[in-house]
Amino acid sequence: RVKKLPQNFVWGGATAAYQVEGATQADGKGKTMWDDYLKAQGRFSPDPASDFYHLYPEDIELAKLYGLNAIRVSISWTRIFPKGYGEPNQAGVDYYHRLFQCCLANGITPYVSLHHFDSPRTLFEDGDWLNRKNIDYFVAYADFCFKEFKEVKNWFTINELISLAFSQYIQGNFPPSHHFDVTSAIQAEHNELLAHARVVNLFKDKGYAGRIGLIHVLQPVYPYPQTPANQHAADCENAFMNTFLLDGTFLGEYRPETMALVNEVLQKNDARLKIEPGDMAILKKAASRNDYFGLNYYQPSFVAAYEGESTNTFNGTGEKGTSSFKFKGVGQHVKNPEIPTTDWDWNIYPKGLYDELKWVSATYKNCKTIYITENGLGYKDTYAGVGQVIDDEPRIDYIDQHLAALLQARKEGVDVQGYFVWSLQDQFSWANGYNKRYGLFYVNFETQAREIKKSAQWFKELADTMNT
Ligand code: BGP
Repeated sequence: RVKKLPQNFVWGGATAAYQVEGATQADGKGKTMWDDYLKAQGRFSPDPASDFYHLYPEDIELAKLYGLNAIRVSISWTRIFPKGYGEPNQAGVDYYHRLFQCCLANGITPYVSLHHFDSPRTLFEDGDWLNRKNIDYFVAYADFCFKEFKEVKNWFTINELISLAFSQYIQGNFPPSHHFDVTSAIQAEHNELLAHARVVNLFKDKGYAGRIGLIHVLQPVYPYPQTPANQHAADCENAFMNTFLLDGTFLGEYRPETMALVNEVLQKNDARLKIEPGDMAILKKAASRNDYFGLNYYQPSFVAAYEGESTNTFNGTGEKGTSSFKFKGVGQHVKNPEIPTTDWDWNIYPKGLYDELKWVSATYKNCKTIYITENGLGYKDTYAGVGQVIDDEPRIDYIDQHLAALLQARKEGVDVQGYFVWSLQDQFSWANGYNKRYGLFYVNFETQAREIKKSAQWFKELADTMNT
């Protein structure tokens, strides 16, 4: 087990507005792309989620009590602009002021994302990130937030550009549920990068106080078994999922070797990417202006070459072994028998985090300070009764091993300044619902009571090793 945290380490818990707040119709909030989609699906409701909209003081107090010094939250675009643009909604603005002030009063630094998967419904219906007007609206919303929320000094533009694009247009488990619509996926990736870059440029040009960056989830891709054909499949997937976005973010260009692989994927899927004149100059200007990088890490994929038709099944229930993924001309995901998996078929491989940290810092000189902005274990926690501590030893093991990987990379010179566990408290998972729990704090979704998990106690013990 890890014995000690570095001095002044950022030691936090992560949340996302739509996954914790509930109150989806309160105080003038506009709909997101999720409200009607989840209703029609009928599996679970985003209300009241963890009722963070009302219970944030309790969660922040718990965070403080258990040694956290930071929290990741996101602002829900439609609480501020119910339609995504137009007149701001004062009640929504007031809520975030109360939340940020509560964090600061408790010594918890808020790290705030502007977009965490919850696109306004009006804009979603108009094409979401595929419509370039969306970018203008996002820039205006960001500018409003920078001007308004002076309490916030640490900003992220967009959370996990790839997960949004991939889940919406490839995997089909986020609205609008397209499968292997490769043109839309790559275009959304590019347009989101553009939105990010424009916001960074605005933040710096206007001289706003504080720091800004974005969050990518990195999913290393390993060939399995190791053969030249499988290696090529891994390279293609890596280019499509990781390198394209990192190039765009930190180089402001898509390198020829990256585009060779991406173009191969596009060609095999009859897909196109449209880059408009001026786009690359915007990316270029922003590439050296990110103050930090938020890296989310959960798992690697193991791939073998695959030339058949694309198909996938998504394990959204926690029934082990029910997922499959085969992407024409890219590769198919295979099980590596040496690697343990969660009930949702996610590979548990801490070394992947070490590999990504080393690779990113060696490849992208503009990527300076890194925070691990999400990492954690989805697990079916067993409730032990009111006031009883929940035994989640596997989660402690998971976090401990990933933390050790982080500290190893740090020892070898990678500038990692903090770790946010996903998640602070249990919350709802977009495509899985409420049985996939990640929290340090258990939420009884019947009563909204919070219970302590062993992982929270362990988090506190480690917090106490800081600065000693
Ligand atoms: C990340 C998202 C989070 C969160 C987490 C766990 O991709 O940023 O919002 O949900 O993954 O994923 P899941 O809920 O699918 O298990």
